[in-house]
Amino acid sequence: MTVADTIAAISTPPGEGAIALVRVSGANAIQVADKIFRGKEQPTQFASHVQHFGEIFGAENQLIDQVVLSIHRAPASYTGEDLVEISCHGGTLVSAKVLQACLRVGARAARPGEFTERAFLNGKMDLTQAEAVIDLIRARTDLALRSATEQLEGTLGQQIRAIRDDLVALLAHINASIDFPEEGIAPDEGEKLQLRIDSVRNEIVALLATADQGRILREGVRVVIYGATNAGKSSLLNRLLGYDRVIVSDTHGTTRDIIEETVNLGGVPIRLLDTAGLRASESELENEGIARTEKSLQLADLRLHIADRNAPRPPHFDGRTSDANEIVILNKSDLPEDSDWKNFHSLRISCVTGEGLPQLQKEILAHISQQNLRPESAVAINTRHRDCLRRALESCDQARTALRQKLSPEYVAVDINEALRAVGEVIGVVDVEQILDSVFSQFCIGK
Ligand SMILES: Nc1nc2c(ncn2[C@@H]2O[C@H](COP(=O)(O)OP(=O)(O)OP(=O)(O)O)[C@@H](O)[C@H]2O)c(=O)[nH]1
Ligand SMILES: [Mg+2]
Repeated sequence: MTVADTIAAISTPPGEGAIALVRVSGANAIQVADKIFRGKEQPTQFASHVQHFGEIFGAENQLIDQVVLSIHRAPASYTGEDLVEISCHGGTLVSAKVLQACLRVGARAARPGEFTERAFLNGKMDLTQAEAVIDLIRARTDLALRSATEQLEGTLGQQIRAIRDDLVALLAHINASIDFPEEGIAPDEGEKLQLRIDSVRNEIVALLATADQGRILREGVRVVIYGATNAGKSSLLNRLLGYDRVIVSDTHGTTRDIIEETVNLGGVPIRLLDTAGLRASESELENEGIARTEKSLQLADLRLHIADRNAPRPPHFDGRTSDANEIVILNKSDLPEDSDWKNFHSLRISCVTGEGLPQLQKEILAHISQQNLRPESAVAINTRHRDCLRRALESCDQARTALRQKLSPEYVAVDINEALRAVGEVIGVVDVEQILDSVFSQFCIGK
C-alpha cells in the first residue's frame, strides 16, 4: 500500500540547537529535494543513504541555509517510501524556512505520527511496533525503555502472530473434523478442539496479565501520601524526590492542594502525590483540600499512611490495616515516641535524618511488584491491545461453549473467526475474510 502525497516535517524538537532535521517522505520526495537543493550533484543522482553538502534555496532564489542532505530510496527507508533528510542549522527560523521551501515545491505538512503511520502502511512494522515508537520516546525509566525497545523489535508482534497461527490451525482443524456436515463434529474431535482452544486461551490470558505492567510503565504508579496534619507528608515527598519541592512547616494544614511529582524508583516510574492533612477543620478552603485527598485515595495504586510518632495517635488512625495497597509509616523517629505508639508495629522513619527511608523504598517496590509488575518480562500490553485481547478471549469462550453444546461447526468457526479478527487488530492485520472464505467454501452453507 502506498500513500499518494509527499509529506514534510521538522523532526527535531522546537527550540535552538546545533542541528535541526527536516524530513520529506513520499513518491515526490526526491523531486522536492531536487527543486530546493544545490550542490555538486542533484539529489536524483545521489546514491541512497549517502550524505551530501549543499545549499537550500527558497522563493525567489533566496539562500536559506547550508545543509547536509541524504536520500533514502524506497523501500530501504524508515517509512518504506523515498525519504529525504535535510540537516540544517538548529535555529527555529532556519528549520521553519527549510520546511517552508519543501512545502512550496509540492510537499504537504505531515500530521503528528504520519511518518510512522506510513512505515506501518508500507509494511515496515506492525501496529505494536508503531506504538512502541511512542512508548520509546516517552519512556521515563530503564524498564519502560527496555519494554518499548523489545516491542519495537517485534516481541509482542511475534507472540500475537503465534496466537493467530494457532487460531488459523484451529479453524483448519474444525474444518477437517467434520466427517458429515449434517452430523457436526465427532465427540472425540470436539474434545481435542476444546483442548486446543484452551491452549490459545492460556496464551491470551498470559498476555492480558501484562496489562498492569504496561499501564505502570507508561503512566506510572500512583502513590498517595496521606495522614493527619503535620505528620510529615510533604517532608516525605521532598525526601523521596531528593529536593525541596513542597513547602514544609510546623503549622498544621500547610498543604491545601494535591501536589504530584514523578520519581524513578528501581526502574519504576512513581507518581507521588502529597495531599492535604486530615483533620476536622472550619476552613472551607482546607475542607476542599481534604475532599481532594479523599478522592485521590480512591484512585491510588498504593497509599502511604503516615503519622507523627512524637504526637498522640490520631483518632482515625487504627494502623491495623492488612490492606495490601497500604503501607503504614511512623515518622519523626529522631524524636521521642508518644506512649500511644507503644507496641505499635510499623515502619519507623525520619524525614530529618533519613533513617528508614531505604527500607520504605524497598517496601514501596515490593508492594508494586505484587501488583503484577514483572521486571523479568519486558512485554507489557497497552489498553488498546487489552481491549482487543479481551474480545478475543470472549470469542474463544463462546467457541468453547458452542462446542460443548454440540452446535453445528459453523458456529464454532464463526467464534474462532471473531477471535482471529480481534487478535489481528492488535498488530493491524484484519484480513480474516480470506480465511473465512477458504473455510466456509468447504462447509455446506446455502446447501
Ligand atoms: N524532627 C522531625 N521533624 C520532622 C520530620 N518530618 C517532618 N518534620 C517536621 O514536621 C513539620 C511538619 O512537616 P510537613 O512535612 O509540613 O507535614 P505535613 O504532613 O505535610 O503537614 P500538612 O501539610 O500541614 O498536613 C515540619 O516542621 C517538619 O520540619 C522528622 O522526621 N523529624
Ligand atoms: Mg504538607
